[in-house]
Amino acid sequence: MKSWKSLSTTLLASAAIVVSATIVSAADLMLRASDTHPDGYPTVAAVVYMGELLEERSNGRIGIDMFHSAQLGEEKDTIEQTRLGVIDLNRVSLGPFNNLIEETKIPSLPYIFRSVAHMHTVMDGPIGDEILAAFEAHGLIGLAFYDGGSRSFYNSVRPIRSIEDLEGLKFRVMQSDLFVEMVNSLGANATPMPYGEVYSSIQTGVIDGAENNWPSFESSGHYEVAGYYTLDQHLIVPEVLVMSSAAWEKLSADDQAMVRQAARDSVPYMRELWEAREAVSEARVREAGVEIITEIDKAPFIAAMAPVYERFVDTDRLRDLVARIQATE
Ligand code: GTR
Repeated sequence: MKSWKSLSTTLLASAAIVVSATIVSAADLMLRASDTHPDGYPTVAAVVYMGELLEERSNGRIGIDMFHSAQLGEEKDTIEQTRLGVIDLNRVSLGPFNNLIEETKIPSLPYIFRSVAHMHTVMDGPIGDEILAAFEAHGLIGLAFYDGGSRSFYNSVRPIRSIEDLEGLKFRVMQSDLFVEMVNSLGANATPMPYGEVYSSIQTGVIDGAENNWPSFESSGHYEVAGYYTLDQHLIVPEVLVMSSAAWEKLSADDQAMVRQAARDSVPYMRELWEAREAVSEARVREAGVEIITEIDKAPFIAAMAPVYERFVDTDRLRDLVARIQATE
């Protein structure tokens, strides 16, 4: 019969095996990834999936550590940290890049895309590649575009049935001058602020509302404090997955290609999750009793955007991008 001493030695040894097994199963290189959304949100799940692809394809050498729920900070700050190499991978909207990378303004223009399908055709093609390439001059590698559905206004004051109903209301926008001008041109007042401050700002009346897609409106809980949602669909802003150039340069050419491919391969998965999540979020918001205004004449909204295009589409290169997007079937 084994003595207690040898039994406990055996137990300790097996515990050590378990511990070392855990360490071995984590990849040698874990890329730190940031996302503002909660665990399980389509963008978060897609980057986690990309990490699984990488671990498999690199035989466990490269993986992804996902920091969701803005654990590493709000988008504008995480963009800076990614440029500095503190964060390796970042999934962000194109909006917070607008003031930094001029090409990102173009897919962020209100009503530039006729539909989500139009956005996919453009961003999956040469125009999308050009916009991804524009990140390189700013310490970032553009890896892939994700979906952000279409964004519409919600507020706590009244149902918006026409452009006149927006008059005087205060809306939060992402931190981008373009979106400030967009809201002001519609006769409302824009307040740029980080995503994480929106809930309490609506609740306390600092702002009247904000604008976003179904999954964000729902997962952020904003629908609990903003009971009117008008589907004017003024923006179809793609989201982007970027890597820090500092982290990129540490990879071999083969590993760079592997990372790029894994990012690309996560896109169809993301789109599938997105579609499903949009339906779930819409159902939850409707069930909560939010008044949804679907019948809205978009023509006056589109007409009001002329000054935004005039001010922000301000170089030949940008005018060319707009023309090519509009000409894309
Ligand atoms: C969401 C988007 C986030 C963030 C957020 C916001 O739709 O996925 O990346 O941009 O909107 O409004 O700040």
